[in-house]
Amino acid sequence: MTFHTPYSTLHLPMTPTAFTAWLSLPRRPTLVMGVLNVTPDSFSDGGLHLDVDRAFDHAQQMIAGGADLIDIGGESTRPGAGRIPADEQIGRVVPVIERVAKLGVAISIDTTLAPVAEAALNAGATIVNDISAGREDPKLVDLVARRACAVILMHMQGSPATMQLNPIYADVVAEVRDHLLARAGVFEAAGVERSHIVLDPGIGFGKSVEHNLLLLKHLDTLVKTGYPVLVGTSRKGFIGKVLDLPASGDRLHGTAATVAWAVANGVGIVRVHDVGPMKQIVTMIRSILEAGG
Ligand code: HH2
Repeated sequence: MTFHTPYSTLHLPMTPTAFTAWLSLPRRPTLVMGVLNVTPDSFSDGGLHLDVDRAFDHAQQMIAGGADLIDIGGESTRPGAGRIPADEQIGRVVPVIERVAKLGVAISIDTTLAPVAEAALNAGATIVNDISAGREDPKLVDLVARRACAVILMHMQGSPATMQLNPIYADVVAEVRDHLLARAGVFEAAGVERSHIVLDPGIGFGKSVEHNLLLLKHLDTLVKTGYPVLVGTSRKGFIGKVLDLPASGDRLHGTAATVAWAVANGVGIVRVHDVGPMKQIVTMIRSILEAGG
């Protein structure tokens, strides 16, 4: 019988090659993606890692805490956020990616813009995380095909500037699934391998509290598509609303509940800020799921 023992052994992050192999597994053990926002204004960690040394230190801490992957972004997408031009995003993320890539960890670039994604891939990222699923900058679709890299396609109703004003769905679970399958179809038609695509319901992106809870309740609908699924609930507003916790830093336990739920429901990747505690939860639930062989 195998037990995961991350606390008695040095944690090794996932290399880009290991991540590609993971994508093709029939049963994919859940991975922990650590969030590294190189921004002044992200909703929970804005301004903390703008300096390259501090960003690098934080990446190292997340890897020591059990991060398998690191997601690096240079633009906040919190509700109401303005857009950051490509050259400014590149200036923020490229020096950080160059240093973090030397640690051997697979890195995703959190951007909707093809020039930013391309600069990040050249700097050592190997995954593109696009919250607009290729709608904001259609050139990103061709870039992903040309570079044969993995891509995370997220559902969002509207844009960060307006998405929380009045989100409306007739059937949020079916609409999110159908939208993501359509976007995956666009990428596949452009030549992206099916096995390189990860789907994400976009928790908090153009959704009410009830919409977010329904998407989590019915995660199996997305998992059943066969694509790996990523879920990003970490410290988000709906947890604050349910638990009456206005400060994002107080939402650790609420986040933990959603991460445990996501792992138990077959999600492939959880995107989190509090890597150490969430790794413990992922490891416990994985151990339960894998007990008995
Ligand atoms: N959430 C955020 C940003 N990027 N990408 C994916 N694929 N899924 C998500 O749920 C997701 C994401 C928002 O969180 P954060 O990066 O912490 O905040 P901000 O956008 O303010 O930088």
